[in-house]
Amino acid sequence: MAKMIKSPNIVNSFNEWDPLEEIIVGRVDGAVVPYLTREFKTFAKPEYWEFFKQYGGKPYPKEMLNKGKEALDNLQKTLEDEGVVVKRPEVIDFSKTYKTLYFESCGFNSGNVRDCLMVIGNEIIESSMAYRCRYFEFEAYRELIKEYFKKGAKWTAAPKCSMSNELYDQDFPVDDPKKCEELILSGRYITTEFEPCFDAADFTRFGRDILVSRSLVTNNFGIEWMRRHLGPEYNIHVVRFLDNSPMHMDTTWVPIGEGRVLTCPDRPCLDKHILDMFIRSKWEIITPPAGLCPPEIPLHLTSRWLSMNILMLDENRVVVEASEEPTIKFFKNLGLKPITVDFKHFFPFGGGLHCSTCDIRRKGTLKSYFIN
Ligand code: DAV
Repeated sequence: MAKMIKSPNIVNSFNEWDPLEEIIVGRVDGAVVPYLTREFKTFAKPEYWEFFKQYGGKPYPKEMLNKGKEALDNLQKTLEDEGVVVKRPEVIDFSKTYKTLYFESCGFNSGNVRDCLMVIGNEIIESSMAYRCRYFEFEAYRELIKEYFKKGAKWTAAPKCSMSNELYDQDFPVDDPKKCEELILSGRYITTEFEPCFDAADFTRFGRDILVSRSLVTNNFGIEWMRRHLGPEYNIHVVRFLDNSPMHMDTTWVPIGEGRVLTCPDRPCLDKHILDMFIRSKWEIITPPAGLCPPEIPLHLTSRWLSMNILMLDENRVVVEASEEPTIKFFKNLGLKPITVDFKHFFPFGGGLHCSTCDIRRKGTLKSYFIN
């Protein structure tokens, strides 16, 4: 093995707001439109199902792809201009069909790093993703992770899902979006408890306290895996929001520094004990303005609340999409410095500024921010 220069702090991040030093920014090179499988139907917006039927298994239309790439390159440049080291994943050809013991699929993209990887302290954890089109997404990050490991980071891959039929509720009414929403609100999801599954973006890090939600892709089994894996140093709080399509916490409950969290007005927190924990610990719970998202951008997979899917460079600088003027003004009024980036053309690939990144190193240590 190559000579290892170990620095345990090459990977170091405990929350969403300590000063950012190094980050991974995703890629859409090689991106493929997923097939509209049963589980993907509960994620893709019904008004765009036709798009997935037309392009499923094929590369994204060239113009969309080029604009998506440009958006990610814009983000890289903006972050580098702010003094952050940016790493990018390998290019993967997601159009290749793969076959496991249980299913056959093609891939998706490696744009949404935040779903696939989680950094807790000096450990990189690969998620146990729940969609068949995302089975091999981790491959895009392996070269980077090997390098971080050689430099001293811890590296864990959560138990990989079989993604056999048992992981998906075969009676879930995927063709009836209204019924799906009702079931979800009653606590039933397309993913079962057959095996642990989770996307890293369903977890939000507040130092020793980590919030997590049951979502379309994170089940209770996956949450329990994480709780035992991290052990007694961390408190994992399961939190519920009023959300008929829960998919990641980073457009719902978003910390912007010690003592301040954004709450999405369309998806209020339903757990009084969690709200009490924030209030008792003197956190301000702030409602941001609605996202605009220019109408020409097709939001295949997400809501307009990507406006609050922001990236904190520290407690003062916040990276925001350049067209989201109300949000930019809102941050200025809070005394923050918005760093704007033309990023909207990445939105169709499933995420915003937070989704498309994974912080590798922030200057800071493990702390408690709550009176539990
Ligand atoms: O608001 O539709 C998008 C978050 C994806 N990481 C939403 C959730």
